[in-house]
Amino acid sequence: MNTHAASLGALEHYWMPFTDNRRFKAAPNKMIVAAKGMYYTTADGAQVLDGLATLWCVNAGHCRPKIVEAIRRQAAELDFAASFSTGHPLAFRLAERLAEIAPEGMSQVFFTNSGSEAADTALKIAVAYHRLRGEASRTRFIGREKAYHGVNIGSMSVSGVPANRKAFGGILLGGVDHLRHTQDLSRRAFTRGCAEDGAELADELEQRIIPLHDASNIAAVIVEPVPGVGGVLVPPKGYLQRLREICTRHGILLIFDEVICGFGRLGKPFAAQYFGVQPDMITFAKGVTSGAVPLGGVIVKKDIYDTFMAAGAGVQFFHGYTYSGHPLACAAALAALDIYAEEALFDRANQLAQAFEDGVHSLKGVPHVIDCRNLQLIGAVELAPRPGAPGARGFELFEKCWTNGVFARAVGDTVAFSPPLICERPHLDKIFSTVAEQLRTID
Ligand code: PXG
Ligand code: PLP
Repeated sequence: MNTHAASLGALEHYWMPFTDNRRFKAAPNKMIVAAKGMYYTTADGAQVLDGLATLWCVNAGHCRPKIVEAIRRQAAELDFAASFSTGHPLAFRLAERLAEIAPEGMSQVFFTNSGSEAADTALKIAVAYHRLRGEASRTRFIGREKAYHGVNIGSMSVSGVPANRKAFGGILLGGVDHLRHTQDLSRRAFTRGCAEDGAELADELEQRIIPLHDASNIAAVIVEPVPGVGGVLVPPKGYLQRLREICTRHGILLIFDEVICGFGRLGKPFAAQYFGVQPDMITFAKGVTSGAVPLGGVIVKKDIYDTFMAAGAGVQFFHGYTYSGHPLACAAALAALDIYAEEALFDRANQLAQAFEDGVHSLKGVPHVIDCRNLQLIGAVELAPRPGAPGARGFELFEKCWTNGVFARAVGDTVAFSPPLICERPHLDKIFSTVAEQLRTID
């Protein structure tokens, strides 16, 4: 045991999120003590290749000196100043920088600390916006099956991952309905990129949901352009365009949750630009600081913001978090944006897309694999569930890859890949060859 491992001490008191606490604490072989670039160092001194940018966050790679230095400098200069009727320059500068890379006309930025808070904020903006325009009956939200928007009561309610909702039935928001998800393995297994068919799945919004609730009661539709946690579900060609058209026809706001897709995952700053579809709001988090300090937010169309400002003097939006626009988070984000620009990292997914796609699809034919899917630098392999034990095979693959030096995350029996944008071909080769080898050892 080295010094790191010896100093771990008692593990009892930390209640770990989204984790089998008993299992982790009984065999804590995934204790990470350092990271650099594409790799973690574990407490046992092993190097593990980060195939998921941690939790789809660390797009510039780990411990980039420029980000480290920016945080260090900021902590010494201005540790904290709030944004409730006082301000500090970094939050304004960061909002301006984000407006520069956001889709045309999306120029206003509200900061939160996480993606969950970003989703709740966007939902509240939608309701308050309609109310200001004299449409106070628009309070319903439409999410989608298999969506993940976070864990707070609002974000959880519009999400559609059954396990995350099951224990909380009675406190889910009323007034929420869900679109069908777009996955259909019987028709679209092993599709490379977006499927040619399936855009018509969006028509459900106009054919079933709007007639049921009436558009005059619906505030917003929220979707991830490419759902991540739900299993990397690549949308069919034209699906998002069609959702946009229907929302526009019925005065419903369209929110893109870009917590995973934003900041270069699809080869553009935002998925909205990759798909050529303009939402009314974008929620973001994770990659904005390359994971170095918690930060999230909502990018809003100018005319939505203007509607609030036209309401007159006094607080225009009774909402905000103590740490909205925290100086350390803003400093980290500005440094991350500098790195993304200097190294043209938002273009990396375009350059690596073919190699990544070939890597993901090289797993076709390997034992247990029932689907491979990919878009730009996000992909997944889905395994047939072990009879009577859904998720067991996925978790075993995650464990075995870890032991063999690769971090790829299991969400049920789907194992996802979303490496830092700085990755190179040999990293991709290592990820996919390790997954293939380990799959052959699993029953
Ligand atoms: N929206 C999306 C699309 C996300 O992926 C959130 C919102 C919530 O963000 P916060 O910062 O509140 O966690 C997420 C978060 C996983 C995993 O299993 C992914 C997330 C969170 C936890 C686990 O890969 N994504
Ligand atoms: N609880 C109490 C007692 C508070 O005073 C506050 C913030 O002032 C909160 C919760 C909310 O915390 P945050 O703004 O960090 O979300």
